[in-house]
Amino acid sequence: MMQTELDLFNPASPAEPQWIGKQAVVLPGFALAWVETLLPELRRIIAQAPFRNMVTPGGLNMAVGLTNCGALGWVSDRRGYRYSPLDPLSQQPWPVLPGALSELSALAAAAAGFADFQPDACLVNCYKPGTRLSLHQDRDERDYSQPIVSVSLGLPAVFQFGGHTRSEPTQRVGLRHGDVMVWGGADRLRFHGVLPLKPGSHPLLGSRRINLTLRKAG
Ligand code: MD3
Ligand code: FE
Repeated sequence: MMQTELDLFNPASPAEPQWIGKQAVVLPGFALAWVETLLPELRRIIAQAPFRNMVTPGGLNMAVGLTNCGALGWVSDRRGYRYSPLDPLSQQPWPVLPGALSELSALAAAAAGFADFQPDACLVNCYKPGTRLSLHQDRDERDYSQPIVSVSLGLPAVFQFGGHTRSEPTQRVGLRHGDVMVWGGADRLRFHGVLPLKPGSHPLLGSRRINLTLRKAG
């Protein structure tokens, strides 16, 4: 059997990087070797700062469950979006960013051409079947020259990425357990979203998808 065929049938086998923009790349399976280390850390984070449904400034409940780890965490409420050093639920600092997660993200960023990525914030998103994330831009970080690295865990999802205006056409890319995506430079402010999650069960994460996005926010 050819290598390409093997990759298609074996989800545990990392494949070639897939460039979806000039400075946007999917690294299939890049995080698979780290999952065993990451899952206990994820459990610790969620125990300390549980997923919650934040409210948008417009008063809508976000369907995606959110929490954070790191020195800064992204929060949303009626007053707006911002990065905060404290979890508004506990009024305590966010859980510590796992060393393995910052190492993994620096390696992935380097593979995409971004040297010396040092994240200070990790937004953790939890999707249940039916949950989607509508098209948006990530604009709350201080320095747009810094990339964003995302790690997908659990159920697969279809990621949607568009242009620099909401009305531009979008492309779709499948994201599976262990895939890592890096966005920076010219692609950093593209509109993007996630289509409604299909029902299913993942052997390690159950009926959900968890996505970690590592950022240099401050
Ligand atoms: C492209 N999360 O947390 S990760 C988000 O799968 C977010 O949960 C999605 O969009 C998720 O803000 C997508 C990939 C990603 C993250 C940030 C980006 C793509 C990006 C920022 C700019 C452009
Ligand atoms: Fe985003």
